[in-house]
Amino acid sequence: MGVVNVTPDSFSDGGQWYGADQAIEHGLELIAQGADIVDVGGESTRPGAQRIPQEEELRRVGPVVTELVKAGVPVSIDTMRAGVAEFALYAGAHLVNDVSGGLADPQMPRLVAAAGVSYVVVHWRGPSHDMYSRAVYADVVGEVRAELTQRVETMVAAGVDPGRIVVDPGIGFGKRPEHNWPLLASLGTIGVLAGGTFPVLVGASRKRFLGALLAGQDGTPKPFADSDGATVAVTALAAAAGAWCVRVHQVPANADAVRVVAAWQGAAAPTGADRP
Ligand code: PMM
Repeated sequence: MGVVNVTPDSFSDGGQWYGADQAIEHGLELIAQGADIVDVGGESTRPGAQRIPQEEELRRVGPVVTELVKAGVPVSIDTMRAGVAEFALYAGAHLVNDVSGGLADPQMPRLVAAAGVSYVVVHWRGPSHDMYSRAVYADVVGEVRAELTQRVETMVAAGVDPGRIVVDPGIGFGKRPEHNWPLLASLGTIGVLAGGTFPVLVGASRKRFLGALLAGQDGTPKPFADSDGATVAVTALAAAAGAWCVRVHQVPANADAVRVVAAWQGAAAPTGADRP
């Protein structure tokens, strides 16, 4: 999944694709580079970000979603608002990617159920403006799994087809670096919840915890653009752990990493078959 943030203030690419024409061109470029889906978002969720009005979000993403769909691109709409999701689905988007897991807008479950589309339930504890105040966990993997279970059950109770649900541990959302790593290390099982096994999406690309990991000796975090190699490493490990999708800003090297894992796993002998 390639990212098109149509925002002036997203963490790693704020302002770069803020104009509709640049955003559309970038979406087409991501597909040409090997992305299967383009995730279009109009509202920054960087730590500290304030909400924007729905009209502004629609103004940003509307033409981008419409034109990418017209060009045959599978589009995911990255929004916490049912009104924005509804517009995008009407325009032909395939997937709703809701970083609030349905918590920010009570209309979201019903909309997704009625539309019969795929829905990404992201683990989230509250808005970005004070997300770190909620980054308190005794057992981060257990708590994220329990809270995702609750969200999935709520969506299913509202009529969403469980077969259309994708889960996401919400890397960086109300989580400090020490919380992100155990979640990544548990990717192989994080989707096993609520009596089912759900596909898993991972959004670690260029996030701050990677810059923190790669900090210099004086503790200065690496700038996000210098953490693309670390993102590719996460992609390879996530794919090897069975993730369904990775959400990334730079597609080529990540698409290559996914291909390497597929070839590697495709060549592995079935368990026991190579033994007498
Ligand atoms: N992260 C961001 C935005 N949307 N969607 C999903 N499903 N998972 C994520 O981790 C996620 C997301 C924030 O990333 P950006 O502003 O750096 O693009």
